[in-house]
Amino acid sequence: MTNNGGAPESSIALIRATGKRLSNWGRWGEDDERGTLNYITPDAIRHATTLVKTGATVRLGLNYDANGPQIPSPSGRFNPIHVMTRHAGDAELCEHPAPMEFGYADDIVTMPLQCSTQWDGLAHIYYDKQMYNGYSTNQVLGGGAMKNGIELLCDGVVGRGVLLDVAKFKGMGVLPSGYAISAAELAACAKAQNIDMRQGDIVLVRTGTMSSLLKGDKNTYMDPVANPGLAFDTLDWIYDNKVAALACDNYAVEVRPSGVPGIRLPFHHVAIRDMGLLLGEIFNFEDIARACAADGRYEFMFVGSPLPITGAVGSPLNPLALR
Ligand code: UVW
Repeated sequence: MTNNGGAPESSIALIRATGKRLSNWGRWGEDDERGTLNYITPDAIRHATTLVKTGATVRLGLNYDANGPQIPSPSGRFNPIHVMTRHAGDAELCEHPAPMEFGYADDIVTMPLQCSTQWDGLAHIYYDKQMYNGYSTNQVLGGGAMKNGIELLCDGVVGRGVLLDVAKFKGMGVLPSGYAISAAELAACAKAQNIDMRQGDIVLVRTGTMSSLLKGDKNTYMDPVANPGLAFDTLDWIYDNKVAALACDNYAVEVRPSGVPGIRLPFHHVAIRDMGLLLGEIFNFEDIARACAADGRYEFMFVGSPLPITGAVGSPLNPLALR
């Protein structure tokens, strides 16, 4: 018997029915582990290269350091800890200094892979004992993900990026806490920005809430009960438009509260587990939003592959827009 954890039957039924309706299991074969990245064809990548007009590059992620977004929370996530294992002081202590005072520095970083700008991989979310493409949750154990590992996606997250600057479209600068972006707003925003959606797009949605983090207000940015983001029913729009990957400038892509009583991450359930959609979180769209507004071009080449960490369920990255 499934443990509903206190969630109403209607919420559980909604997740299961939506997941079934929008499922991509089997679409790319019974053994597929790449999900919607399969929508990115060589033609789609060739087209993306034609969008590089000026050669300008714009960063879409944060630095990884102790000033990251994490605050104490039950998630157990913390900001990166960077430690030098070798530095100039060690060279000075060396009994036999090298010619020309040659030296080297080495370092280590310890960080949850989900603590800052990240891709959520296809082994990150499961329910009813299955993850994307029907693989059993027994395939994600202490040794890491034996199916749907993030390393399998490392050559695939390149293509046309489109910024849907919903905050600007709504004339708000920053969407209010708890604002649920609807599918109609995504479509209207794309239209207003002269974007015709194409199969294989990497869609970037700006809520503007990153500005609070950049000002140092982590509590607002990481608020687990009131955060702007995508409404659950935008999943149909994402599915219908054959989106390859989706990233947001908030901390969980989806709106908080979730709009589905009793379920904390309903969008994650269906997007990752049923659709096989890579979700990007804690991206920084402030610079790209200014660049796009300046010349009216909201499409560009996106380059942002995860790190090939074998068996990982997510990954930090340094995403770029090439314009
Ligand atoms: C969870 O909180 C489970 O995941 P994410 O970081 O994807 O929001």
